[in-house]
Amino acid sequence: MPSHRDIAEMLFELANYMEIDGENPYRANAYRRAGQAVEHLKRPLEEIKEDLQSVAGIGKGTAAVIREIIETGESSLLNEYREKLPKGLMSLLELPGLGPKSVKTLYKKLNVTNVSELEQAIRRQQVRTLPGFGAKSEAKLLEAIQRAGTRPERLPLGHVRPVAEEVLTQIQSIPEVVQASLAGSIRRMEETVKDVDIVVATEQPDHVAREVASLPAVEEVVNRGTTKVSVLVAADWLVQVDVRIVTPEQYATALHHFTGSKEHNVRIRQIAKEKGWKVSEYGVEQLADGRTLTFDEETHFYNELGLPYIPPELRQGKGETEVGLEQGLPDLVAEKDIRGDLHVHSQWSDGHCTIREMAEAAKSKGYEYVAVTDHSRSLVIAGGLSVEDLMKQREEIERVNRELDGITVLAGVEVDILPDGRLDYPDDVLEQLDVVIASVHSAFGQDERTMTKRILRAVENPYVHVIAHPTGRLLNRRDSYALNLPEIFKRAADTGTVLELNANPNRLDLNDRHLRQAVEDYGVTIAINTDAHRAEHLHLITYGVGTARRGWLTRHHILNTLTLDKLVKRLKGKNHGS
Ligand code: DGT
Ligand code: CA
Ligand code: ZN
Repeated sequence: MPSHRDIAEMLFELANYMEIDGENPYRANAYRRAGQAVEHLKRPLEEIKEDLQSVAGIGKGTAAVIREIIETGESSLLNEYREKLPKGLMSLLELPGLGPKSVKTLYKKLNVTNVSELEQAIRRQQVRTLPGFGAKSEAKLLEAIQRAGTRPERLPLGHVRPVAEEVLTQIQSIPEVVQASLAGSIRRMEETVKDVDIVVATEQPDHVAREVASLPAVEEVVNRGTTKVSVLVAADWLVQVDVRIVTPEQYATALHHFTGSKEHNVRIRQIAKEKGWKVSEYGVEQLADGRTLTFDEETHFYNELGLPYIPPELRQGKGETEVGLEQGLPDLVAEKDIRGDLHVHSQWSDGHCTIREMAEAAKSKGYEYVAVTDHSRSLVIAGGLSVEDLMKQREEIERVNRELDGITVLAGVEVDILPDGRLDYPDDVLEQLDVVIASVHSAFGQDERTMTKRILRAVENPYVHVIAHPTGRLLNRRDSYALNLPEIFKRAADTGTVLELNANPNRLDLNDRHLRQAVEDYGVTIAINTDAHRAEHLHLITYGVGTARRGWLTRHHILNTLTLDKLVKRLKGKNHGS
C-alpha cells in the first residue's frame, strides 16, 4: 500500500499539472492542501479510508482521488495529465525560481517543455519578454541550469557503489574470469569517488575484454585493450569503470596496486626498497637475482614485507604502515558488530513507513533494537510532533513491542536545537524518552562562536544522549556550519554525550578525519546511525561502518555495538552523571 508520503507526492504532482494546464488555481490548491493533510496525518490510512472528508484539508473531490490511490496505487486523473502534458515539465519545476505558474507561462507562450528547451529560449533572449520574467531572472535560471547539468567531479560513494557492485557481479559471471574485485577509492570506502576500478584475473584476457565491453550495464565503451577496458555505466551520472585484466599469478599484487591509495603505495614501495625489492602491479621483484615473487592473496604480500594485512579502509598513508610494523593494527569495527540503529524516522514525521515496518526491517537485519526518533514540533516541514502526538506515538511503540518478538523498539526523538541553543521540547518531556538525539536544522549561517555555544548547550543537557550529524555538511551541496569541533569533542567526552556518525551517503557526518580525532584525542563515543526514512534505508549502515573503519574505530568506540541491556544502562547513565 502506498505510504502517506507517496500519496502526498502524487497529489502535489496533480496540483502542479493542473496549474500548468491552466486549470483554476483554486482547484489546484485544493489538491496541494489535501497533499499536506495526508503528509501530516498521524493515523494509518486504512482506518480513515471511508471517512477521509473528516480530515481538515480534504474535500469531496480530493477524497475520491485519495481513495483510488489507496485501492489501486494509481490515480486515473494523474495518469491522464501524464499522458496529456510533456514529462519534462516536471523537471523544470526542480529548478530554483520556477514554480507551476512560471512553468505554465513558459509552456503556453514559448512551448518550452524541458530544461534544454528552456536553455535555448534563454539564449535567444525570449524568456525576458514574458510577464513575470526579466533579464535578471534569465541569468539566474541559466546559472541554475548549468549547475544542474554538470556532473560534479566526485560523486558520493553511496550513489556509485551499488552500480559498481552490479558491474562486478556481471564480470564474475563470465565463465573465464577466475577472480575479480573492486579496487581504488570505492574499495577504500572513500566518501566520494571519481571513477570505479575493478581488477580481474583470467587466463584469457582477449576474450574477457570483449565480454566486459558488452556487459548489460555498459552504456558506452571508452577504450578496449587486452589489459585494460574502460566503459561508462549509469549511476546518477555516467561513471567510468576501469577494468584491469591480469593473470591469476599477478592478481594479488595488481589488486593491491590498483586499490591504492597513491600515498599508501608510496610507503609500501619504500618499505620494499629497504629490503632490496621493487613492487609493481605484476609482483615483487627481488633486485639481487631478478626473480619476481607473486602471491595467492594480499595478506601474503603484506606478510612478505613484514606487515600485517592492512584493511583497504586504512590504506591512506596516514600511519597505517608504521603502526602495522610497530604494534599491529586495531581490530576495526565490522557490520556484524552493530546491534541496532538509534536514529530512524516513521510516518509520524517525515518517514515513509510505519513503526512496525521499521521494526520488522530492523529485526530481519538481525538487530536487537531500533530507536524511532521522529522530528520535534518546530520542524514543521518535516511533520514535527507536538507533545501530545509524541505521547500517542509512545502508545504505538508499546503496542509494536507487545506484538513483535526478537526486536525492541526504543522510544526516541530527534529534537531540534533551536537557534539560541534551547531544545524544542522541555526537559520533563525529554526525560521520559529512551533515546534523545539533538540536531540543528535551522539558522545554519550563524558565526562560529554562536553555533558552537548553541551545540554545547545541547551537549550539556542531561537528557540529550546523542548529537546527530554534528557538522551539518551535505556532500556536493552544503558545507559544514562554522563550528569549533575540538571544543565540542572535549565537552562531549566530559559529559558522556555521544556524537553521531550519520551513515547517509550524502552526509557521512562526522567524517573519517573527525572520527579519528574525536576518538583518539578526546575519547568520544560514537553512534553509527542511518537516519533511515524508509525500511530499505537501514542497509546504508554499510557506508557508516566503512567510514568508521577509515577513522580507525573499533567496536569499543561505538555505542550501538552494546547489547540492549548495556545500552539502556549507558543511556540512563548520562542523566545520573555517571
Ligand atoms: P579516485 O578515482 O580519484 O576516486 O581515487 P583512486 O584512488 O581510485 O584513484 P585512481 O582511480 O586514479 O587510481 C586507482 C589506484 O591505482 C590508486 O589508488 C593507486 C593506483 N595508481 C593509479 N595511478 C597511479 C600513479 O600514477 N601512481 C601510483 N603510485 N599509483 C597509481
Ligand atoms: Ca578510482
Ligand atoms: Zn533524522
